[in-house]
Amino acid sequence: MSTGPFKCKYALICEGVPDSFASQSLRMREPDEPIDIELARHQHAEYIKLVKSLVENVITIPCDENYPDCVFVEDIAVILDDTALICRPGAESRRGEVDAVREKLSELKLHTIEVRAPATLDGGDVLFTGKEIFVGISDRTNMDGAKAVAQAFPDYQVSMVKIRGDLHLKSVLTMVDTETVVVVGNDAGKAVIENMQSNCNFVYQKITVPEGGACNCVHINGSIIHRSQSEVEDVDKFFEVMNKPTYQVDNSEFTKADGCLTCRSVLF
Ligand code: CIR
Repeated sequence: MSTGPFKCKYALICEGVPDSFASQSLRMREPDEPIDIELARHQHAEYIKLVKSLVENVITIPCDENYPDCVFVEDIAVILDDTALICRPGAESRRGEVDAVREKLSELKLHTIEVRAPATLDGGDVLFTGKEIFVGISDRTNMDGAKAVAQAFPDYQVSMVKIRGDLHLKSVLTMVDTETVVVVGNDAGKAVIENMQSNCNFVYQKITVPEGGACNCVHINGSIIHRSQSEVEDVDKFFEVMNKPTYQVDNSEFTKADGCLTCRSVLF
């Protein structure tokens, strides 16, 4: 069906942002400013509009007040080729999010596999490079979760990368095409990329960005979506070398709850 974000026919997105997101979404630390829920809704609506212009089929799941973090669908399913791996999120408050995603995916002809206890897996910890898979071992994803990824996608080499101090692997780095990784230039980023490079089966080019916000971008059918210039200074200059269409998106309200750009969709 697809090879993930590099050539995708579908995007799975939460249709909106629940009121509960403002005060009950999980976060590693309280933000300096409270979440502005209307601004979050506006930012998400803009994101959906952009994704709709880049992907043939956008599938939405309902926005559910019982799940303050339900907008972060990336954590709930990993879909590659014709297989959907339904995650078991590391945070207990997010486990119920899988029902809506599972139900929606059942309408498509996918081979569906479930992550079972004691494994935990957040999709934000799964990086598909186009050639191999890396799984972040984090506070949310354990070794059994990584093994579940390896079992679900036997055609790809799966390597583990230890994550310290950040929520997910993709909080630190993402791919902007199958050859190029964008990584944050802080200590955490250096540790992760070194660890990753020592397990790589392929050689990747590296773009280093000074700020965490810029390293999480969405590669989508040959285009790159990255954080906006108004939120991350000079962000566009890092992507000039890629010579691909780029789009800027605001993410300030989701960043307050540790959410990145990739986390608001599953592309397949
Ligand atoms: C959480 O802590 O689970 C949410 N507040 C943020 C999840 C972000 N997910 C992602 O970047 N893949």
